[in-house]
Amino acid sequence: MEINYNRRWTQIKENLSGKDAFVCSLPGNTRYLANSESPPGCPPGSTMNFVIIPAKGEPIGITSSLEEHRCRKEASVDDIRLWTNYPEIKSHGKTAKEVLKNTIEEKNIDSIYSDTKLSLGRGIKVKQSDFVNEMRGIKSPDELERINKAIKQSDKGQEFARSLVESGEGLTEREVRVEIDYFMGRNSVQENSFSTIIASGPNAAHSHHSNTNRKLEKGDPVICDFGVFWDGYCSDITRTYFVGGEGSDEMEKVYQIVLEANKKSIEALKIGKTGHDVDKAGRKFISEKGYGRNFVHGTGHGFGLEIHEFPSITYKSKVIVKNSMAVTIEPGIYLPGKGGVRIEDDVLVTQRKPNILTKAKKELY
Ligand SMILES: [Mn+2]
Repeated sequence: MEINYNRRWTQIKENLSGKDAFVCSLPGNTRYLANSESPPGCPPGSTMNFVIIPAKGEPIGITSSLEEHRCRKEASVDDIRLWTNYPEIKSHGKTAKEVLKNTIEEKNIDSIYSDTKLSLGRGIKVKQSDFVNEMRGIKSPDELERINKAIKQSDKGQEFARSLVESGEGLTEREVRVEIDYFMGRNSVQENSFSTIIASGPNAAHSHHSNTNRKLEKGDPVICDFGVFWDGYCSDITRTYFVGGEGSDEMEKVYQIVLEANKKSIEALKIGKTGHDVDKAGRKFISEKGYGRNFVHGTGHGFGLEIHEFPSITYKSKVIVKNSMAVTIEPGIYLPGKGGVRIEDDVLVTQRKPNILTKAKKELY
């Protein structure tokens, strides 16, 4: 399914409330509006410095001479303007900002929305707006098709990770990481959506561990957290396995608590609830079991073109859950010196019950 950029531009134009244009410069947003099909090698970056969606007329992209040919081939906008320092190259200015200013003047634009703080000098009114970030929170069928493909690949990666870890006594975290990455690479994923996290034994007590040469020992909990890009869109999944297939009684108990919290937050992910409600559903359960202080992060986040995007599902989150939001639900319990467990799913909000997109097995046995 082709991505319908026109729909995106129209939605922005219809929400300009009298402004002359929307100017985006955040990489996720410029990809969303101008070239999300393109990224091989660059996510979550963007080849565009600015994308302008004017109230009237066609959208305009601003890029450097370095990216010109790729942009002309891949971008969804036709009007591409260049900046460069090289006098031999025909351009609209020496810097991206200069080209932006020139274009705004040419188009008689004097009031804009911008996704970042931007000062364009006197005479141009700039109001910062999260409209595009928030719009990206609601996934359309063309995006879900890509997200589902990414998830399928990381699900296969988890299946592989499970058998590797369970029989992986003596392997280092780094060896486990490269084996998983290689496996997914062989399945032609575009690239990882972040560096694969393998956290074993006491290292699993660190919620964002970076892989070491520690060797897996029998009974270790091993947190495996990774994701991939497919056609520009991400997946993000965490499972925790036990080396040898069994953990200590305490860790297995913790596992069941985290699994139950994961299910409770997923259940709470319903239209009209707040991010806080969703976080609280799992957190309350973990607290009741006595591990409240060991759940040290938020419950989840949106994902799509970027691995972390709107909305955030945390204790403080006031975001209202809407239909077709895609978010992670990833409670965890971390016991310093001992280990930890995190179980993360990618979940889609629907009119009925939440749709768990990640299918990798999460029951212990
Ligand atoms: Mn995540």
